[in-house]
Amino acid sequence: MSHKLHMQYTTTINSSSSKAETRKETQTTYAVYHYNQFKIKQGRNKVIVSCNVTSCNFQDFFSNMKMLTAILSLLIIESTSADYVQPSCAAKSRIFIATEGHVLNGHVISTHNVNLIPECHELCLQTPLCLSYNYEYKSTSSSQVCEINDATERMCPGSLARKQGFKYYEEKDPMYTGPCPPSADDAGRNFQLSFPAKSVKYYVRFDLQRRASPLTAFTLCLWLKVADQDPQDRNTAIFSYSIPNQFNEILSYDYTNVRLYIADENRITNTAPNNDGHWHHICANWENVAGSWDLYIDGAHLANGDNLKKGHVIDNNGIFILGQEQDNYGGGFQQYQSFLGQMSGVNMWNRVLTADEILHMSTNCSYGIGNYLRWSDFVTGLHGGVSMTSPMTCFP
Ligand SMILES: [Ca+2]
Repeated sequence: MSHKLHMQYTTTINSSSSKAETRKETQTTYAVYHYNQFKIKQGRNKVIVSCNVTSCNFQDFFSNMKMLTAILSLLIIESTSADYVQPSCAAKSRIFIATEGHVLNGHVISTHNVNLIPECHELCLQTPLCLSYNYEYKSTSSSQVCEINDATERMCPGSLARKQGFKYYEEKDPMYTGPCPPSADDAGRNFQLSFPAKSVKYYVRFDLQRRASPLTAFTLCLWLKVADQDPQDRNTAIFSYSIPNQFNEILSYDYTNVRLYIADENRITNTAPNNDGHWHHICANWENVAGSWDLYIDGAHLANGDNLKKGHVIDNNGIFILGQEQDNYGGGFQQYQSFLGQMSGVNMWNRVLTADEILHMSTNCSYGIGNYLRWSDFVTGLHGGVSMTSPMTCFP
């Protein structure tokens, strides 16, 4: 690939969506779309998504736009690795390969009508759980069906099915290759977990493995039924998320006085669910602009503050542990910090949910599926004899 070819690449930046130029490149013709912050090159069965020149953050480093264009073109054409960074733009491009006449079955998490295929790509990039998509390309109507999947064929062999007029798009070199999630219906999440004794044996683990982008905000919600009546056992983990260099990246601790940790900095909320042997709903949220945080118990907004790890971004290569507190990456448990009781409906979103949304979820434990971490993600991670029962019985 010559330098000359890179420079041939036209860089007309249009508004939000456009059908733009086509060009010949190693026997493949690509339509190039500048779509919001993304540049989408659409070939017959290959899509390359990268960031639009105008929306990249590193413009300041380059005074010469032509130089920037050449470098970006190089990345677009030659990069095969793909950082899973979205919805903001990543410097590296991501390549999706289509299988014609097929769809992935059983893992559709949302369905949309779109007019152009770039809209489907962008919807995937903006959906934290999207790992692949089914696109209808031969509809007789003007709009096409775009189905967002939470799995890939690689993760769920045998789930690819023939379907005329559709194409199945999967990332060429996916960052995430975790276990096949339960099919996207209620049955996969209608359960609760029991931690039968205070012991480092009992825990539940899910490895995020960069499945979705780093977090600048989140809401974490879960249902809890504490069986521990020993007042000495207050230093108990509720929820623990560690990354390789920070074992307290997110930690919710002590169900007699909930403490919230972000990257090892903590706030004592001076509130807690009643330890009365009943189910309680807890939500914590945080965002990095003001470092603001909130704590809700049973739908009530009981504590909040700001200046907690302002500007911090939560890494996406971490390990979620339920039932234990991590003193190293994925381990370092201590018996006195282990959880005794039941848990259900652990979900996480990549934004701050509203008080109304949280209130609604607190009225029924089957409401709400996280768009970043879902209760069903934990199904494959039970350790030591944590037991699962169905259906959920959590009531406020
Ligand atoms: Ca510890």
